[in-house]
Amino acid sequence: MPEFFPWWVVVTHFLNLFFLLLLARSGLEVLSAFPKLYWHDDCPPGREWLRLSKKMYGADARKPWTSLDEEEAWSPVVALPGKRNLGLGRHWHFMSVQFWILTGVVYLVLVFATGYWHYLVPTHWSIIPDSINSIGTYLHFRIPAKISGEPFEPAQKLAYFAVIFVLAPLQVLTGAAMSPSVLARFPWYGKIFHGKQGARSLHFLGLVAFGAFTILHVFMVLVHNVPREAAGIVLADQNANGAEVIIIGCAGLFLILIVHIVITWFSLRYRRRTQRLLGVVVNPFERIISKSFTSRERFRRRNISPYFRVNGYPPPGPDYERLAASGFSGYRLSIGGLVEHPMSLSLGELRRLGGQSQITKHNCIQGWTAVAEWGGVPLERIIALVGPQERARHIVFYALDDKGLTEGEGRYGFFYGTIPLHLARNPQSILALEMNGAPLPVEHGAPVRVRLETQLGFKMVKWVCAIEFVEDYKDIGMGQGGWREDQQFYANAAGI
Ligand SMILES: Nc1nc2c(c(=O)[nH]1)N[C@H]1C(S)=C(S)[C@@H](COP(=O)(O)O)O[C@H]1N2
Ligand SMILES: [Mo]
Repeated sequence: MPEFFPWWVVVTHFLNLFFLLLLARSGLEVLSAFPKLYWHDDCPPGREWLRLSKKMYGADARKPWTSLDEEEAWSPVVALPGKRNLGLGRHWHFMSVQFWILTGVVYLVLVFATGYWHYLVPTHWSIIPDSINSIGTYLHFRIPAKISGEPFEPAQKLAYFAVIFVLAPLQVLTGAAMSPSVLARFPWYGKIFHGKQGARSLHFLGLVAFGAFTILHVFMVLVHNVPREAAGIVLADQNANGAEVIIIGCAGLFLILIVHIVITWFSLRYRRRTQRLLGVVVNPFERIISKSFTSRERFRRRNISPYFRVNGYPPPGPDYERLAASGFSGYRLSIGGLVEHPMSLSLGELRRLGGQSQITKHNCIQGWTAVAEWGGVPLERIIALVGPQERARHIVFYALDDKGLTEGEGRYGFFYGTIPLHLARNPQSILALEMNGAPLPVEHGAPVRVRLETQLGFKMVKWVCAIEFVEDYKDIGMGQGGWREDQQFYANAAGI
């Protein structure tokens, strides 16, 4: 039998605590961007089962609102980094999760290689009545006996088993079930968790379960036998000197606290640098997913959501109003840049290019979803028509909405977005002219918007007026590859 507290348990236990806290705080930042939980992917306003916000918006609100208005600013004490920084929160989350999973894999390999699993994995159903007995003993303010020859009593063993072999894998699986690329490529996978909103709700309940476990776990260690158990998990030696255990244990916790304070401060103070630094670890991972998964969504008409949120206010001002009033008869889409045949197309010419329609689920980066039917011209066809030059790598979509006028808050400039050429070649990448069988409504991007079904919503530029093929997007806007990337520090790759 292996020893009770080998050094590798001490190390992985500490790393687990470290990364779990990062995951919890950055996860709360992500939640703050859409602090509502649903069980259904239609996300009807007002029908959430949990709302962590006082703001209320109805489907029939008289005053127009967009989903960004639903965001909450949470304190940096609970969220990483707090203060409405969804892009950076996601970066922290996806950076931490890679190291958390790595820690978990190393731990599991050692657990099975050393035989330690005997202490954690129940091999007989008697663990259940035995655990109930243990809990009864606790309720009589006594400490239940350990399983003979093992370090834990039955309820403890069962709890550790559930956390390591059920809760942790479930968090990873529900996390993956929120990626638009995964959902678009494997629609059946999302269904296991009752869709993206089911996965979101379960992922949140998983966080609550981790929190409850942590509190109980610390309490139990205190109740059991502080010096011995603490000595084991801090110094891998149950007979270690008590003062030493307290000093080193507190130093470990203090280190975690300091790291959290420093990275929170840094993230809020140097947002662009944080976006870039974390991007080094996160972006390659996102790019691989965006590159290898193509959409295979095919929802039914009856799946179409009765209510589809709007994100981004329509272009203000008389020019767009006049255009809309004329049924966009004066509209022209100019396509240029690094192409053999630059051109400018009217709405009628675009329609004549031929259509494709698809019923798909929209995934806003904030967390809401909705299903709609989109009809329009495959981007592939546009590419074939204009003939990109050898050097062209990205496509830029310029929009008509000046965000300085529609949202303000210190942000400025016309909305735009870029995508790598390969994304435009995906089968469900289209320039949509229709939504649910009718011309695009103004608020959803009339007369032309982008649809890319493996990506988050912010990549799908609405009110498109021009398309440019470029080698690099560094010289456009602030150089991050899109208006939200520039101004809200979102990642340019949006497959997760
Ligand atoms: N021009 C423009 N396009 C935009 C936006 C915007 O603000 N302006 N918001 C994006 C975001 S974040 C999302 S989620 C989707 C929302 O599309 P919808 O309003 O049709 O639901 O549009 C995207 N395209
Ligand atoms: Mo979004």
